[in-house]
Amino acid sequence: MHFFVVLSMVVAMAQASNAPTPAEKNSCSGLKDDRSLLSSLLTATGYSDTCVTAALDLCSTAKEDSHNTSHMEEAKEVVQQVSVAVNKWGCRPRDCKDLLNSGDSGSGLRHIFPYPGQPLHRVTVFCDHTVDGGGWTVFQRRTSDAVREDFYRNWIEYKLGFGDLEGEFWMGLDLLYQLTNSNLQQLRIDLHDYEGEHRWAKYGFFHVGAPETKFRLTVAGYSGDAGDSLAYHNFQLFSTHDADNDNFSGSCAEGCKGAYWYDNCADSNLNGYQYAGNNTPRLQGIVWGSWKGVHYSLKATTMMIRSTY
Ligand SMILES: [Ca+2]
Repeated sequence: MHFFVVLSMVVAMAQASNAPTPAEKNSCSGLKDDRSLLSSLLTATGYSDTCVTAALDLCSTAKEDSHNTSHMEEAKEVVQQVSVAVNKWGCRPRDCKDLLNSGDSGSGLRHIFPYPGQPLHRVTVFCDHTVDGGGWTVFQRRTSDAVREDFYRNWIEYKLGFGDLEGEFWMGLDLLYQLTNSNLQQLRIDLHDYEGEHRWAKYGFFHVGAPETKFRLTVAGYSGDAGDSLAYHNFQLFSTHDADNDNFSGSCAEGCKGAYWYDNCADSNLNGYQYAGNNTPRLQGIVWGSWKGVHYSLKATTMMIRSTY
């Protein structure tokens, strides 16, 4: 359907233009002056900006013998070439790893298509290609920015996500489930303290269960230098202050001022309150127990996933 729409527009453009001069007789002659329009059409139908640009660049350099072709035939060939080029450049990336593989190594906001069978269902994520080979889709970030995001949120907010993708945010458990359920994923966690130190933890396997399982956590294959403070949380359900799915008689989310895969209750608490450094009430800060203990709240964190293949 996309290309029918595009084809119609290209035909309309061709019909509206004058007869091509010899200099215009290449496969993309109809696009030369209408590149921005075609680009807008393609991106509007769901293709990523980067891939459309790459495809049009490729198309603009292509040559063909079109001396005797009609506008309609020329338009068809243009659309076919754009189609091939667009698909060649992987314009339906499932995640940031696909984007990296297709040549987009720029970190920042990108569109991905994580829902199989729903080619128009795109979502915006933050890609990080600066760490450990790149290809990471970020799903949580805490910073020490002056204006802090409130992470003491309820179930619906943790399910749907909140915050600023370029600042502090939580992606949302629904999308995190979709991403980890459709492909094997690695997890990487980067931690920064107030003394300028940085540690990391990586897991070769990371999965978040379906909503019916209360987004149960499964992790395995730890490596890193921060210590493994997720092992304690393995196989636990997600809890928020209004949804107590933990194994404690009270509410861990309330007691730890956060939302997490609490057991009875925590060895890490990366969605905790943004206390600064030492003297944090036990487990209530942004905690990674195996590095800084349960009375230290970290300055910054990043949690991100990458497809294993
Ligand atoms: Ca409880």
